[in-house]
Amino acid sequence: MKEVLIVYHGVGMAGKTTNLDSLKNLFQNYVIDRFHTQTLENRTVFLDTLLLGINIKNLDIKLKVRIMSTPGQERFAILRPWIINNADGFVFVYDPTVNIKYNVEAFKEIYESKKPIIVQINKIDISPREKIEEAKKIFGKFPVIEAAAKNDIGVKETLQSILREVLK
Ligand SMILES: Nc1nc2c(ncn2[C@@H]2O[C@H](COP(=O)(O)OP(=O)(O)OP(=O)(O)O)[C@@H](O)[C@H]2O)c(=O)[nH]1
Ligand SMILES: [Mg+2]
Repeated sequence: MKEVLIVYHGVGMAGKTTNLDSLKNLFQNYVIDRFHTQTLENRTVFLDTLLLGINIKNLDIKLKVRIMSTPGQERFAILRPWIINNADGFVFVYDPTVNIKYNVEAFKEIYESKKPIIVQINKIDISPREKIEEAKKIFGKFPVIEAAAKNDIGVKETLQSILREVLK
């Protein structure tokens, strides 16, 4: 069975794990495995992964979708290269509540991989509109999706978009 690896990357606390938790609920009938190691404050330490088994109708394709997030904290940055190097595609989780420069720094870690990237502007429920527009301008050359992962908004669309790009 074909397996693809989708990596959710972004600054610490951008909402990467929240996306995976939301996907686990939204696709609950397709979950093969969910594993997350975290600190007492729910920060991702080593591994944050969700494995889905999906049937793509019309194409008669059975697909395993392995989803991982990269640990956002700098002290775990050493763990990121393996995950990034093996990705088939990325969701860059943009956090409009922190300075653009931190988001851009994180983005640079995946930009050179030449794999498809979808930019998800998360936390739209608490972000001022101008911060969202600012991000859209900067990442205008990528597909951008607005989301509030905490409320399951834009989460499914994000995964569908990156899968569409990866399977092209
Ligand atoms: N208001 C709001 N809060 C959110 C949203 N998504 C995530 N959060 C909150 O942001 C915090 C961090 O979310 P996580 O999903 O743990 O972030 P992360 O990117 O996995 O963080 P690291 O594992 O440390 O890299 C949590 O308190 C979430 O509830 C959102 O769409 N809106
Ligand atoms: Mg996390």
